[in-house]
Amino acid sequence: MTPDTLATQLLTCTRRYTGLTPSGNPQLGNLIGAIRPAIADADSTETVVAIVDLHALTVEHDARQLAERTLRFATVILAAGLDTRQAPLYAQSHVSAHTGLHYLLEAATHYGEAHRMIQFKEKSAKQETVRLALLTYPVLMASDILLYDTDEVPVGEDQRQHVELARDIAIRFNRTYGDVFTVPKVVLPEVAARIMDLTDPTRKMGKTNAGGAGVIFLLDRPDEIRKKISRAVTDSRNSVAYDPDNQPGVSNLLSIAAALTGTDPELIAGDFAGYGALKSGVTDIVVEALRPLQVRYAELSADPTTVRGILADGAHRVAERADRTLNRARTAIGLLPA
Ligand code: AQP
Repeated sequence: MTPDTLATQLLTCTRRYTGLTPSGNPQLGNLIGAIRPAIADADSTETVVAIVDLHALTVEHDARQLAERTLRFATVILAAGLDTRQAPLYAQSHVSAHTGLHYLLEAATHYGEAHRMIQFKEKSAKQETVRLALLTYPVLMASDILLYDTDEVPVGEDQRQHVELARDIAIRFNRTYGDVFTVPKVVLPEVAARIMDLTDPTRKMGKTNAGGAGVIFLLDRPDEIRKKISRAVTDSRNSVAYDPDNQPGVSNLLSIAAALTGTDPELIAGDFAGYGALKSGVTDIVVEALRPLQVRYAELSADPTTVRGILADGAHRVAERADRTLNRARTAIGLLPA
């Protein structure tokens, strides 16, 4: 490719932003909803990937573990195959423009909008004391997205509402202060946009789900995965069909298998004679899908200095664009230039 065609491609490229919160250990939903789409499209889009460590401060957290978790998430994303020559990977707290823009966007967000967020309602109900950051972090997420002139945000279904808020804030800010932000749109995976907890298929699989028995963590050993899937809740019909309303547990297993093999959950339902065969087949698919990631993770985690170097390089590469956007917003909102 000549420098000219490369430049043209970069100018016309769709910009994508992906963020992952190091609030626990990475789980299968993170891989299917966010990590895989980022990797799959990194060569045809201008993709930026962040470990959004400030988001991990929104609920009670263990300060002794946060840095290590941030590094672990970065290592998992690299192990999953992100090519950081194409897509910079960095820690959100290393790029100060994120918090700089956050405050300006708070001034363009209504209290009721933040208060309406489903995740705020769900997570605040589980806390003894609710941190103000839990209410305002979707605005920080809007800042993450808007700093990079993002066109598309690949996420799982659970994050759709937050991306829509980012979109609303961008539109309102542009209308009030002038054209500063690109208005982003949400991109959901075609299959398995919402992987459910194996022990309770009415709630989503999440890294901090109590007990973790229904969560497949990306670094789980094969025997742990087998045990979790063998105990997955199904139903008494013993008919393998994709029917999320009436057979949520079975449909969830089919979605996982379909997402990992690039097929359709309705089509593969016929491959399994009964629930035993379904569970054993899905186990094999998950174990095989995670094997290369786990092998690569073992290699990379032996060299944390290199991973930290990749994060530092990523922060350096994205900071200039982030500062440019922040300065545009500062000027538009009427602040005296420094
Ligand atoms: N169950 C899921 N199905 C599909 N996508 C999912 N994602 C998370 N769970 C599922 C997607 O993973 C990306 C990163 O999410 P996050 O780290 O910002 O936090 P989250 O959405 O709150 O994910 P968790 O794992 O459930 O964390 P906790 O337990 O801390 O709340 C997002 O794109 C998300 O959609």
